[in-house]
Amino acid sequence: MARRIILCDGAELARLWSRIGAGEDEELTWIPREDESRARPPGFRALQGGLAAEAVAKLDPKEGDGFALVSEDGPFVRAAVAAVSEAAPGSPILVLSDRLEPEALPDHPCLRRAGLRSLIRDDVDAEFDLLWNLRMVEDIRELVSSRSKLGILLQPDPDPDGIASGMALRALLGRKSSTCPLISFGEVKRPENLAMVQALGLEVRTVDSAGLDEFDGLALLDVQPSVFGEDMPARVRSVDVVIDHHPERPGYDTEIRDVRPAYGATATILTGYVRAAGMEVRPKLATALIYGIKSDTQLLGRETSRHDINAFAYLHQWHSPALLRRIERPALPLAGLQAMGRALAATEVHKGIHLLVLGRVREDVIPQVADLGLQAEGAEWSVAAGIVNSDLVFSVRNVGYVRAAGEVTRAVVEGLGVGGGHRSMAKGIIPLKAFRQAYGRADRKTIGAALRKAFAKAIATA
Ligand SMILES: [Mn+2]
Repeated sequence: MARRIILCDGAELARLWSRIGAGEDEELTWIPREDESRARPPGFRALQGGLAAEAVAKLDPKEGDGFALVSEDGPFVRAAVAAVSEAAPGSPILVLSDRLEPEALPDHPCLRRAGLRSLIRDDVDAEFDLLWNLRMVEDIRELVSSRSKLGILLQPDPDPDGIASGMALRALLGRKSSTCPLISFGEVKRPENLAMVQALGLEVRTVDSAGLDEFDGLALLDVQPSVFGEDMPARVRSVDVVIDHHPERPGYDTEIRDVRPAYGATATILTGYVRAAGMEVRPKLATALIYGIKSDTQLLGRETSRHDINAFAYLHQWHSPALLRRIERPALPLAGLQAMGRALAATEVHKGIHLLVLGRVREDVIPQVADLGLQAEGAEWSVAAGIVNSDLVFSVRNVGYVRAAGEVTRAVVEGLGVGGGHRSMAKGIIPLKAFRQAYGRADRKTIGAALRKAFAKAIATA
């Protein structure tokens, strides 16, 4: 078995090492410093003859063994590297030092430096983060334990981040949907969000402000009461719990507040809770939280913090790839695929814009075609449009380094309909009636020409 040969500079560092606990494959040696007692640290043997190649050779290093040099002293490390290089040429060396600058290290083809204390320090910091999370969980549990019906209020048209966070809070409280339902002032509308709710077997109840009366407790997730503005129901002005990652917005009271604007998703905060509470993470919950983080950070791209990446990595071991695929790639109706085929038959990229007009389709086909359209050679923008009920609906995607999709889409729909979105994704809706008034007719050709012109103009206008 390959060994790790540890060379500690003095008793203090050697004792620290033995307290942390030595691995079975570790050969522990130390070199006493002049100014300290020669009492042998537990498990260590002195390197006989001091820091010389002959002394290292007595350890009988074999090919495959690695060395760790533990020291804060430049001359010690340089002498040790020289001795190891001579006695065991080619052996990799790990220098554990918190104070030595990288420049103080000798040249060596296979050497890494890390801080011994800072390695422990990082773990201590991470543990304290978890401890604060556990404090939050315990405070929330205590506060709501006496509430017979706790509503978990999400934003109108709840998104995956909010829905996943709601699931996690309910699981943390050990409650069922009857005493702790997910509620919202608006229904889940976006097709991809509906796909998530269906795949997870969840229900998000739509309530109006009078409907809030049945709840003796309210927790707001991924939203703060002030978002409702003028329409804020009085009941929401003072709530029990607010957990959110949007910037802090004053104008409400809450018993417990956990707002972390540096985080990319509320699901990341809840993942910290779940982890701190030592709760078993079922595949459904892990998948929901992963999807919440992915969708709010656009696949760990936009506005992602190290917390989001840590949470993602933590959840990954328990999530269900099959379930995640079902949510992310919901089944396309055959009629939708046929409509896509007809649109693709006449495909062209003009001024970087790839536009596909599908005709009448199920709404969830449109964003998926827009995703695909961005892969066309030369496309910086992808627009997929279709007719859903009495509206022209279109999804917009871009490569990310161009103007914000949300801004461009708002400019396109101005005066005709509604639209908006993020940097690289957006959606617009124009009632067919308004479209006909503006362009005379609403056949595929007219829609294609009108959107192409409107997008070209909006993208060109800085
Ligand atoms: Mn969010």
